[in-house]
Amino acid sequence: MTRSRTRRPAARMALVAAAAFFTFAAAGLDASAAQAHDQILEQTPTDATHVALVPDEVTVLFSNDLIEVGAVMLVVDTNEVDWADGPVQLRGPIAAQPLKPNTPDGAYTVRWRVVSSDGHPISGAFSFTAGNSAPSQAQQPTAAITPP
Ligand SMILES: [Cu+2]
Repeated sequence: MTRSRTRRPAARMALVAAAAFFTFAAAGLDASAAQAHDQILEQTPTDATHVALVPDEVTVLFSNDLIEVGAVMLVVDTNEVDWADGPVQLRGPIAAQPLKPNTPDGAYTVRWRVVSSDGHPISGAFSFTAGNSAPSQAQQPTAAITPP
């Protein structure tokens, strides 16, 4: 009896220690799982807005530094022509995509994919119009009607 009494607390201590260890381990897992993908803080141009001039670049600002691998950004017009100039540039939490110098006024959709700081690929899209942008009208051959 005395032996088992002295052993039991020790066994309990070990169990408690093990339980505590696994609790901490589980808490650690929970903490990392709670680290969600980086959030989008800002996009330029702002989604669904009109800007007077075609921007030199489009950007997405994330809530954390991106992992510098596998980032892609397309800036496509209504004909699915991509006006991105070169590869996307990652500056810490910012993904920036330069546009070609001769990018015309029009409506654009930015499609992006980056690797979040937690290692997960994330993607999204936003749109804007720039300059004298009524692209569907501009593409119509109404320019043939010109005053003499
Ligand atoms: Cu994630």
